[in-house]
Amino acid sequence: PSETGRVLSIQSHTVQGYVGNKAAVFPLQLLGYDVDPINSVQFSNHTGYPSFKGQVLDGQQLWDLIEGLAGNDLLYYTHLLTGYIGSVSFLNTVLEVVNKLRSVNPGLVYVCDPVMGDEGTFYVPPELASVYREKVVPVASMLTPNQFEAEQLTGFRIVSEQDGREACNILHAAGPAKVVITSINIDGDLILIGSHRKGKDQCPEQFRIVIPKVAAYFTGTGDLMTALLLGWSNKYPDNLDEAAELAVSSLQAVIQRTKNDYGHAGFDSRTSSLELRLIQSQEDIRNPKVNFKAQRY
Ligand code: ATP
Ligand code: PLP
Ligand code: PXL
Repeated sequence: PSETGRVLSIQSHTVQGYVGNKAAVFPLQLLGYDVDPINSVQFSNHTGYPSFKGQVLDGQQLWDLIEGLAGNDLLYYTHLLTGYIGSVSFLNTVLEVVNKLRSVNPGLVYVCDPVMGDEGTFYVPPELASVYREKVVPVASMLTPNQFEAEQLTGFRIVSEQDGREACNILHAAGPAKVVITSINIDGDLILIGSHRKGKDQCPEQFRIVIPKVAAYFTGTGDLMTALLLGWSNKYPDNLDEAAELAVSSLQAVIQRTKNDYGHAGFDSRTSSLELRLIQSQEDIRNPKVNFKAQRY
């Protein structure tokens, strides 16, 4: 494994619970990365609860922070990580951040989770889709859409693994060398599809990982997944399949612990959301046991 890096992570902060930066920063630190979080919002808790309160950072405020760092020559990053973004203006400023960081480090890796929605519905303004498609995908190094997001970005309906692989090909052609569709729902299982195009004229290397669905609903798993994929794919830059095995295995260990802990507390998952047992899972993050194997196509 090669050395780690410095990550600028622009994501949500919640006071209580683990989504956005709260789900990404600690795992990346455990994997040895320096992580500088910019909190795109500060909310009391994630928006799946009955209510929430807090503040939203706007594009100008994001840019102020970048200028502050620039003023002290503090803009050298190896990685930029972004997740949930709530407005077109904030996303446009993120694009300016990408340019600025690449002017300092042309080798900057931009890992983008194009969070838009799930199961056929948007939880961001739908206008974001065209901005992601036309402006963000072309500058991303690694993209981690779910099934719905991959459909939005490609305009291609995904109902089979073959469709998922084809969607990855379309996304490679638009920019990113690495694409992981974090889950496609097929017959009650979740199938992850990974795709690494190692050269412009090469066919991508593609693989699948089968993930049995756990009967519970979690929030923040997508954010944790993307952070783990960044962490491991940087350590294994030529083996996306191995990186994905490690990321999936960690994530599933966190999910199992979360489900078990809440089960013992007699918790009703229909009325409250399960917060990830992230802190309790640190050994599974630092040193995952690979229980989920990738299969090459
Ligand atoms: P985003 O919108 O952030 O792109 P996503 O839809 O990919 O996120 P999730 O649906 O939370 O995010 O899934 C991320 C990963 O979490 C999946 O790859 C899957 O492995 C895992 N996961 C989530 N929920 C479950 C579950 N109930 N059982 C098993 N695995 C799950
Ligand atoms: N629901 C809402 C309202 C969200 O804003 C988000 C995230 O970005 C999610 C669900 C998805 O959370 P995750 O896929 O990380 O579990
Ligand atoms: O990706 C999860 C997420 C991120 N940020 C905020 C959220 C959620 C999920 O609910 O509410 C603010």
